[in-house]
Amino acid sequence: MPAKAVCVLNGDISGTVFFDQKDDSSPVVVSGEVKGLSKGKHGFHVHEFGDNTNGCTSAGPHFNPLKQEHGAPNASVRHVGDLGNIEASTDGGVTKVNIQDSQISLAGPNSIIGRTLVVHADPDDLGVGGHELSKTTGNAGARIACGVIGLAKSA
Ligand SMILES: [Cu+2]
Ligand SMILES: [Zn+2]
Repeated sequence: MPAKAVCVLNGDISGTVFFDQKDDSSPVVVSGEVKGLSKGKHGFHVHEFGDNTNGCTSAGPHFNPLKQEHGAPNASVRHVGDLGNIEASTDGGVTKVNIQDSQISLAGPNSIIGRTLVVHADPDDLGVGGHELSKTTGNAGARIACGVIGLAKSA
């Protein structure tokens, strides 16, 4: 069954991100646009909870059902929610999101439906920055925008 989800990002910046999956075992295609980022890389993760009662803070830690350390999207050791970085080429413009990921899913134990997508102020060091936070958050700094990932009307 194909599945489709969507997240509207709100905060210091804005954006809309779509998630498409052909079937349960296919990679999820993450696409969309984020507006207003400062130039450079920004951590981009799925956090555990779809709770924004106290802003993006209530989303909790990175979605990590397998109890791993933080890592790069292409690393074998990573949180399921670790989607790496999105990179703005200029200050304040439109950044296209174009990611394919095989760990997140729209169904089953790795489902990201009802969780929160977060964009950070700083680059995610992908677990290798040597900072005390590298292995938990990638030291990506403040949560500048977030939104709950919900089911979208399919096609
Ligand atoms: Cu994050
Ligand atoms: Zn992580």
